[in-house]
Amino acid sequence: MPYPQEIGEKLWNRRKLLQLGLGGVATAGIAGGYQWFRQRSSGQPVRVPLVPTDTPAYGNGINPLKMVRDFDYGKVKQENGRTIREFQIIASTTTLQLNSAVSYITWNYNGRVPGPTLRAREGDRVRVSFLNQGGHAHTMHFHGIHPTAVDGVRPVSNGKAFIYEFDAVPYGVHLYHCHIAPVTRHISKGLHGMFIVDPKEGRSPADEIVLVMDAYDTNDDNRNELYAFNGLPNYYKRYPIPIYQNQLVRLYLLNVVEFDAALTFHTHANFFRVYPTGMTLKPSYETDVITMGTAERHILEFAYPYPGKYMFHPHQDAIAEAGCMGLFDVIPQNS
Ligand SMILES: [Cu+2]
Repeated sequence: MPYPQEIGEKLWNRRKLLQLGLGGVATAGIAGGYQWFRQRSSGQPVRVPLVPTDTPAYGNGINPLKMVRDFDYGKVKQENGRTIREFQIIASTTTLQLNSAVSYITWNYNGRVPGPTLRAREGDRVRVSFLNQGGHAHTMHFHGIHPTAVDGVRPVSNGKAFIYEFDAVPYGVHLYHCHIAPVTRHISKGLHGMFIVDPKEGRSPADEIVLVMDAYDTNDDNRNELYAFNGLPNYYKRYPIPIYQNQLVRLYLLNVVEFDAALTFHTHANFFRVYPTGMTLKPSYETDVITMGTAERHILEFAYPYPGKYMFHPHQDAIAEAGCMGLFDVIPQNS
């Protein structure tokens, strides 16, 4: 196998052309619909209803309510009997309107903060075509098990590209982020995203959602001024995440907040089962508040027995009040 090399944009574009038709099998739609699962015992398809969500994007066309159920499965193909998932990622620089007063220059993957939630099955081959148009050197460093050549610490210059290719192991909920120094700056400016590796046997049917806790140091004082779930402060406070009453929700939760040693996460009026780093098929324990260091991530499962609106937020209330605050809107199943 040739040693991976930085490649020019032209070659990247040629590969991209070859890969058009991209899209994968994203199952959740913004206009409602269903998420599909295969029953682990019987192999039967099972559908999980999704509440229609049609709310405005703000910021720079960013819509966290869409992001919450948006999974990028890549372009799937078979090579020598193996499943390959090809992903296209472009690093860029865009301005995000964080609230009515603050607009902020983000460094990001595919124009969004967090970057796309990349998803593969355990043992698949992952091939990420990364093009850097961000104006600075950037990389993609994945958490997982892979050789040094694709560890994402070698800078990819502006205007250049790189192919990261590795096996999707181990299963769990992981992350990727830029690894150019100062890494703190590159991550907190927006170069981070979630990487989910599903176990071979799959998981039980559930309404699957993604929350990434991120934060912004808007005045470069190495402290965070604004915090968010999925990139925009207070978005889910204004536009609660709709979920159905008694529906099992599987939350993929990641903390990528820099400058603070750890964040907590708390759900109101409910408890959740914890699958640490998503690396177990059975929950380890149940609680209603969990502490997560930077880059720590877990799967949390819960269902709400009563309809209504319920807060979720770090129990460090200053952080919640600085934007890391959201609501679930629990809707009766028969409505
Ligand atoms: Cu970077």
